[in-house]
Amino acid sequence: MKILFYEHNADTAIWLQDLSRALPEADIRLWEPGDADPADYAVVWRAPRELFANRPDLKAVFNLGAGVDAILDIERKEPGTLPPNALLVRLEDSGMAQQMVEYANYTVLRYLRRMDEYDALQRDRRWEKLEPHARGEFAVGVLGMGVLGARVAQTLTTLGVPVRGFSRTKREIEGVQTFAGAEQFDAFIDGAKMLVNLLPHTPDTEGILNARVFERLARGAYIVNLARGAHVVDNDLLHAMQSGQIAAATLDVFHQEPLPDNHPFWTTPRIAITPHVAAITLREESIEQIAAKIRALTRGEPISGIVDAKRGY
Ligand code: NDP
Ligand code: OXD
Repeated sequence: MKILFYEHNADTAIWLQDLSRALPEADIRLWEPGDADPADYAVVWRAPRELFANRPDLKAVFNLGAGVDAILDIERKEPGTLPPNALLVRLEDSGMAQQMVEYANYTVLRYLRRMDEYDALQRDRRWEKLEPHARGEFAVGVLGMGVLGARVAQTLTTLGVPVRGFSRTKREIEGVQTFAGAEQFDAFIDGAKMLVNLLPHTPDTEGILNARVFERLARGAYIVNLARGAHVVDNDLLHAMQSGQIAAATLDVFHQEPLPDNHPFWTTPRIAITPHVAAITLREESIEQIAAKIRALTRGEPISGIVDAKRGY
């Protein structure tokens, strides 16, 4: 069995060593431009189109992340580039849900308890007590009730705030008021005090965090984007913050990454930035999951986590 590996930012030697340990029967190689030799599987993150083109031999492509937008974007721009019969498989949790839970809980508590405002007051040596937010009115809407969003929504209920969840198809999660489909979107956002975005980036979800949505939230609402930069219309967010309709935002993902030096987000008061680290891909957990799926495929057994390219996630 031959496996290609490509992850531009990773410590490749360690990944190759651990993959080989998990799949000793496999011949695993780092893909480099010009490599068109046959392979059965590819394990990749943000690989260039050349890796996929003219590879009818590939049986499955394993994405080293939950979001497959970068791979599907290649196919969207140049239909027929992805191997026609290869399964596209995303990571399912593999340690990312716990990280998302931590990040989301931290931001909810930070804004619910107005800690970001106390940080600013301390910088000015000001001893000032702020009116607490009413917990019952601090409705948090989680966009996306998938592997990550559902876990996040579930744990947020323990904070005692009203939690809403939005997905394409109806989900039942104890303690979470769930909404499904475009027709219920306005009911989901109306009056929410905070939005946590965990949607995949697809043509349907691009720009979903825009002026119209910000306007329908409670005055002084909070935005937390943990999914993809393309979900946010940057100028709409900046305008909504200038007007006070949005009080603050925490952003982990951006249209262009790294976020360019001259982007206004860097210097907008009350925008907090992290460099796409809300949930990082954990090597051991990911390799364990991928190796188990490769073995299942070789035995002819079904696997979970297969992407529906038409749906986009
Ligand atoms: P899943 O595919 O498991 O879940 C996606 C959810 O979004 C599902 O509930 C789905 O609905 C819903 N959804 C999709 N399209 C729509 C739509 N048009 N309208 C309403 N709901 C929709 O994904 P994960 O939870 O595993 O990951 C979510 C995203 O998080 C990834 O795609 C990635 O972009 C991002 N991510 C970011 C990371 C970071 O470090 N910042 C790390 C990991 C992931 P339904 O349930 O009906 O299918
Ligand atoms: C992912 C990511 O999609 O890390 O897994 O962004």
